[in-house]
Amino acid sequence: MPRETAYLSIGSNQGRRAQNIRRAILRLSQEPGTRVERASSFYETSPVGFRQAPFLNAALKIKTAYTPNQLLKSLKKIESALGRKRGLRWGPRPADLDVIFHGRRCIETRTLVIPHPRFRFRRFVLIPLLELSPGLKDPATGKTIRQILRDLTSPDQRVKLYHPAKRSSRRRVTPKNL
Ligand code: PH2
Ligand code: MG
Ligand code: MG
Repeated sequence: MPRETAYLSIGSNQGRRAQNIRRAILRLSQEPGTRVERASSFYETSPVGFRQAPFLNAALKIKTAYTPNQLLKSLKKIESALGRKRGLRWGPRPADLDVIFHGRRCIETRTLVIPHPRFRFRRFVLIPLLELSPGLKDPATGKTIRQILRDLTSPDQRVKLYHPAKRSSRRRVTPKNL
């Protein structure tokens, strides 16, 4: 089975966000044609585009025997299984899975553009990717993730490491942390 390395971006801003992302990763790892190699930390990010709830974002490195279109199809299936309704473009969603890279392919069809057409402007994609592979090269421009981030001028896009709250049953309320 020929295997390509692919990089994905995951986002969630509806429901239990961290759980949605973990479930998406689990489902992806159960796909016959994909193996999840590494997942980045989760990041809390401000919405890019229009005003909506803040996102959790992460990046994945996978190996896949799927073609870009087969991979896209399996990602859509996982998004639906996690409760995503198709509707408003860029609207709130329990899970969004995007292909950023598929090997070193550059593809532009009506339904699929790889590398992802907007990733170079999105800190919520670049910072999780930086964590996985700072020296990874964008096949379209030859620039590394580190270089793309350095050249990006959008300090308003907030991306902060996410620390899940401790389970409330375990949190002890003391006068100091009230
Ligand atoms: N996804 C979008 C639109 N805006 N903003 C953040 N912070 N994270 C996302 O994943 C995101 C977004 C469309 O897919
Ligand atoms: Mg997206
Ligand atoms: Mg998408």
